[in-house]
Amino acid sequence: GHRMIWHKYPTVEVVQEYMNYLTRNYPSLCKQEVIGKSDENNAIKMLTISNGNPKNKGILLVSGSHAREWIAITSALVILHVIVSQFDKQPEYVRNKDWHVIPLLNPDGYRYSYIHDRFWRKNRKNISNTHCKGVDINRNFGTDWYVTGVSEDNPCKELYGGPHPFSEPESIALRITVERLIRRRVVAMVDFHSFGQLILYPWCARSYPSRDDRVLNATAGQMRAAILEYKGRYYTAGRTYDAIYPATGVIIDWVHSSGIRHSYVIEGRDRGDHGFLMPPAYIMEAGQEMLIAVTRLAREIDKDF
Ligand code: 0X9
Ligand code: ZN
Repeated sequence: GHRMIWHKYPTVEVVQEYMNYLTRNYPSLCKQEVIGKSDENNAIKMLTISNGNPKNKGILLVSGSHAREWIAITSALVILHVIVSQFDKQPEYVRNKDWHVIPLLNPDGYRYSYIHDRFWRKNRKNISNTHCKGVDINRNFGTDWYVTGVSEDNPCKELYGGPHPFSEPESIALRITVERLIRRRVVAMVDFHSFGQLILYPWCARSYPSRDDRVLNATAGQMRAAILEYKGRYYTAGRTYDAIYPATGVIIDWVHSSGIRHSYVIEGRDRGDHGFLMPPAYIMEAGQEMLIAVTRLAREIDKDF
């Protein structure tokens, strides 16, 4: 069996073991692949849930680009757990999707946050000519990389975007995977973060709306409504540039411009009471809330294609 991971935040090893466990125990539903290796040579894994129908559309879920946002990582694991273990109870619009889930995009950073510095955000890359380490994976993508001057070009800063776009193995792993998944009918992606209770969509670096603004706004609003109906918790939906702050080289902007028009960041619980230090007692309910959101997304994307 697998260790209980719902009462304590899992280590990198437990995340990997849990993905192995699901793959072993639900072989007709789950496939696992290593999509790349981190800078420190940890496997970056993706688990795909599918009933095998070649007509299925796909949804890509990513979490853990930011090391300290632990509740985002466990939310992806809870989603995997529920969809896999209760697959037959899911509505048709969940069962007819291929779910591609990358729970831990930045294993090096997460391990460092777990062991040494709880508030570490970036990966752990060595940068030449400085003792400072790490690149912000969510500033390292190729769309509007470092254009507005809001990323930082100083490796000692938290928002350091790297020496050039896609300089990091974690970013390259996701880029290659997204390019491959587009050919496998993936039409939506959600990048989980914490915290703030926000549902955000592109652009992050441009002040004007995306061409898909109307459908993105409507769908983000649907996810917001689904969470509110579920247990009365308020999320705010909006275009990223207005809703929080501009950011460059962001994963969802690159994914959106690459052709996956439904691209969202969800900043999960809470609004700052616990912040990054969400107690593990909330792992399950915070994850359920994210499942509600992506379930609604699965319903909505059947409408507009
Ligand atoms: O800044 C980020 O990378 C994300 N927020 S976090 O607090 N989790 O670091 C948000 C990314 C979405 N885009 C913008 N911030 N504009
Ligand atoms: Zn984040």
